[in-house]
Amino acid sequence: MAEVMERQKLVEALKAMGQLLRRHAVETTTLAGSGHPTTCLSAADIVATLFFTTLRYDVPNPDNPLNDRFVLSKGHAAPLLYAVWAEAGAFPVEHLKTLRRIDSELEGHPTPRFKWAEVATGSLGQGLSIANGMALAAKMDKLPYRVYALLGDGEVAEGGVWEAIAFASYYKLDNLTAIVDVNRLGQSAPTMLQHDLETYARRFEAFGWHPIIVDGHDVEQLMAAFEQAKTVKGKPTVILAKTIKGKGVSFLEDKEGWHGRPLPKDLAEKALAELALTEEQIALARSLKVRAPEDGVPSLPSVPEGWHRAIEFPRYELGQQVATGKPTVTG
Ligand SMILES: Cc1ncc(C[n+]2csc(CCOP(=O)(O)OP(=O)(O)O)c2C)c(N)n1
Ligand SMILES: [Mg+2]
Repeated sequence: MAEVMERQKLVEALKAMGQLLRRHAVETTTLAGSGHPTTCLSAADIVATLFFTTLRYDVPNPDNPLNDRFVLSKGHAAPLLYAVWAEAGAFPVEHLKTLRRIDSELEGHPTPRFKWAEVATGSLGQGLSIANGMALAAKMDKLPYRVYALLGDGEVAEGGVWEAIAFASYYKLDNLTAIVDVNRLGQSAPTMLQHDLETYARRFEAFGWHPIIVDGHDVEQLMAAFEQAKTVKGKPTVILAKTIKGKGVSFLEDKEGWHGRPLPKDLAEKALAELALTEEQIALARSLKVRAPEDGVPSLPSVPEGWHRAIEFPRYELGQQVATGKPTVTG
């Protein structure tokens, strides 16, 4: 009985967290006057559940090599990414208000200026390849971290995504979980497959993946899917989450014409009224914590702080001609 109660409380807390993240996404994009609120609204329950039930992460130490990795391949959901890290305790929630300001590291799309984003994303179609590299590195370094990548359904039309899908199964990356936010809509039109989840599943399966179809707004289904993904051996898992773009705000739900548009002030107020939370619900959401990785992994390499950002930028002279196949020129 106590266990059932605990479980119910967790489910309520996750639902409240999803709404809280939605509120942040609406508020901050309206304040910034730009951004993609509907993109954030569809993925809020996925991100809330992943972070607060599954992800293992030492929040104050993004450079801890034992941390699970999260790649926001649909980088235009950056306001959602910042919101969840703020609620995870990475930085004060108040700082979210600086979204897209010239002096803020909370850029319109994530870059490593934001300490909890290891790579820049937003050019769609690249995140899964990056996640592959991280998952393969974990195998080579014999580290136990897992890698999660969140993709948009429009994004999955990119050819490079299918190269990454083939690569991941070839290398048996069972430490990799991709989640596709199947919200039916892309930028200016419905996607080719819209809500045909079965066809997505068959395609991923044909490429050697383990597909799981869920209702992407049902936190219990999401929790079960993340659990199941951890038990799959020898192949990567994809969670195909059926969602609604603009979820939670009646006048945005499943509507075309709202991609990449912040709400004007009056509509933002209407939206926030629909996304209202009681003080108790907010407190319940904020009782959730991201769990740190397990200790006790033997002989970790010593890693200098900022190791993954210690890159040398290319230098080009004005008028110099450089082949596109040779991207790095260091004087
Ligand atoms: C390579 C590339 N092409 C085009 C864009 C412009 N763009 C930004 S969001 C978007 C639509 C993405 O749709 P989807 O993946 O379904 O994401 P959603 O917003 O629905 O979650 C496009 C085409 C981009 N960011 N990157
Ligand atoms: Mg979409």
